[in-house]
Amino acid sequence: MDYQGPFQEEGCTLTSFALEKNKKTKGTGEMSQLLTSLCTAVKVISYAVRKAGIVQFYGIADPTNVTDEQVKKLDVFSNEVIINMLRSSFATCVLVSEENVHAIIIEPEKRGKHVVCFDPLDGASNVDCLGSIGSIFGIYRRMSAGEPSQDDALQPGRNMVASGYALYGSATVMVIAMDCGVNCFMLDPDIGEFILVRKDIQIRKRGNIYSINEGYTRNFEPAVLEYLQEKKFPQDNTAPYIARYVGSMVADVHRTLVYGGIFLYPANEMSPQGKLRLLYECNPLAFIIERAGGLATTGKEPVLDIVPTEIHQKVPLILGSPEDVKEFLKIYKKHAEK
Ligand code: FDP
Repeated sequence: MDYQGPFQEEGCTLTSFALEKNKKTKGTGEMSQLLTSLCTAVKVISYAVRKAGIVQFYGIADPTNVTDEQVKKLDVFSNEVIINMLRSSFATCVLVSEENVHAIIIEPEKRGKHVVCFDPLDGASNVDCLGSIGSIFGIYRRMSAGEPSQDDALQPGRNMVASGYALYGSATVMVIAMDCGVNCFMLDPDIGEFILVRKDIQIRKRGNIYSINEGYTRNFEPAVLEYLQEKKFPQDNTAPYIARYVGSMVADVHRTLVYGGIFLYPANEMSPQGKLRLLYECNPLAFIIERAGGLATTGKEPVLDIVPTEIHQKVPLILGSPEDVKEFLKIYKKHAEK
């Protein structure tokens, strides 16, 4: 394999990319430390995911997590790895994890200025069948002075300084959004480095894929039903959209970013706020999609504008190519005005 290409460019690994950004923005280096620590955590989790079947790491761990979903052994492990790596990055002060009821406040001697909200292993239902799964994170600067607390994490998503996800699929990638845009790094297993493979990703203006769990059809709102009907039987006689749903948010959103289209986890009669968590699922992915030129909404407002009231709050989520989301919003608004 020829490495001439990528290694002749500056910022071609995730680590060198983070250092370059720090230099350009005249930063303190904390963000580079933080990203490097997350990158190490992702490598460890990626290794564990690939070994899990062999070392019998599949299955359910003892407790149930704060969301009452079954907690898999890999979830517990991933959570511990990310917490330990972030704690020892000296770049964080408050951590919010899907797996912990309360925020974790970092001890004073290890504190930095960042708040990180993360889902250590998203898509748990796909673990035992070798489906794609992921880790998601959103990074904020702490806004308050004094002793850090859980409230430091209750910031609108628009305040994020960076967000990203790792996808453990046929390859492991990390997609990271910052002010400079959205970049994708692929883990080269031979050298253990994340290599920059796609720069400044822009989502397509319109796609031809819709992604939703249609098993809930009978509980969907009329606006969602009308939108889906339009995708299957377009009134202008264009080709119908194709359906794809992995059931692992990182995988579904990554496909939407790469191919275009729309991903929906809307409210339904059974769960009026949907299922997905604002702080560590919706916001980080909405930030990436918006930075790539797409849109992310609850139907009523942009996801990134929501001021959170509690750390595990849920919101409906519709995101993707701008023209697809706008089309959904038009139908949604029409029904809201009825
Ligand atoms: P999972 O329950 O497998 O962890 O929020 C978690 C999540 O997966 C998302 O990754 C995924 O998009 C969604 O739930 C799938 O939920 P449904 O099974 O209700 O479609």
